[in-house]
Amino acid sequence: MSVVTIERIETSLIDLPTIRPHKLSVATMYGQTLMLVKVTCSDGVTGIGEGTTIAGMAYGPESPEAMKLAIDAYLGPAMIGQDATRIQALMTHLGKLVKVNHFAKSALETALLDAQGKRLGVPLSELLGGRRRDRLPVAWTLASGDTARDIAEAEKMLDTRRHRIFKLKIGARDPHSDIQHVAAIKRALGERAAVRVDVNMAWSETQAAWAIPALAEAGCELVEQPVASAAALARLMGRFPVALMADEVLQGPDTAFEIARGHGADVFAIKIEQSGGLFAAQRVAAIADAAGIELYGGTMLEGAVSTLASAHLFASFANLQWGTELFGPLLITEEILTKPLDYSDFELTVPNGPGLGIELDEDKIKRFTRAGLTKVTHTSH
Ligand code: MUC
Ligand code: MG
Repeated sequence: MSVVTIERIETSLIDLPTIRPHKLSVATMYGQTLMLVKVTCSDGVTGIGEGTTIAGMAYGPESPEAMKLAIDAYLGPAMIGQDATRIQALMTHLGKLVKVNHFAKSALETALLDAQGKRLGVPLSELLGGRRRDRLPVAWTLASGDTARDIAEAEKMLDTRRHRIFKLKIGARDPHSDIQHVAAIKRALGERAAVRVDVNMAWSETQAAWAIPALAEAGCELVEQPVASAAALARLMGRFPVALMADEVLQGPDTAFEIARGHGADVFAIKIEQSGGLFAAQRVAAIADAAGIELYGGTMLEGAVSTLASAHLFASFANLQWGTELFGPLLITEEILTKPLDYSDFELTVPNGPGLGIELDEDKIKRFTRAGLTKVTHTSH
């Protein structure tokens, strides 16, 4: 059998509005930019991948523009002519040529896995060892910045049976107001819904030490990344009747190992992009399992492509005690797939088709593509 090689890599930026302003402690988002990459192989098979972050460079070290540039200038040219089916070997090779750039690498690995799944006629989850579940619980983030509006939004989600786990974004206001906000929402929803918070690193250790018991008292069950440093998070562990989750400090297997070694979190929010790709995220999950740390399937508020890549991976995890927050496509006004994803009965269905199991609506993608920036890297014939 002749080797299947990578022939063409196309990158573009897609700018999409959000359904409402999304307020985090680090920024307010009014839209989301997807960096889409399409890989075409010598057997005619194509794969798609996505790199997405939150609010430009306010959240993470890579912007959509930087991901695109890393692929256009460095990663893409190094992939042309390489074996498209030896994905782990190719990612190791790229890791030696380009340091970090986790989000760009995750997008490329997703595209290669999508293509390989299509080539073999199997869903992406089967390339990751096989799925253990076909549906994933999905949390919704309440982040309008207004308590009454958040309660109305949560009630709508409960009525339509879309979500019954709510993550509240706090940390932008003073902690006293935040605690009142969380308590009011939990009071309104009662036992009908679970309430969790994400502080996105906004608090000092002393603020966290008095605010977390008040959150627990208000009925909050999980506090995500209350402080910036991994050491401070570890010092807060075991002191409160509520689980502490690591997000921003978790930047792939090396950091996962260090946090696990220092008993630094009850739960890991695993994100494929922050981990450096699906295989790296799989290793983060293995470290968590070995250390007795529980798992949550996180999001970078990605569009359908990276959300589905995450879904295929999370479906294969041995443990997923806290469910997922794979709601990114629902925060965007536009449907970019020919067939929308199935969010129903509080869960997302993992598609069964080959690869990611989705098809982009090319007209829609074209309409929202940032002009003049699409770049093609290809084999010179
Ligand atoms: C984060 O910090 O976890 C996930 C949900 C959301 O609203 O923001 C993201 C990022
Ligand atoms: Mg978070």
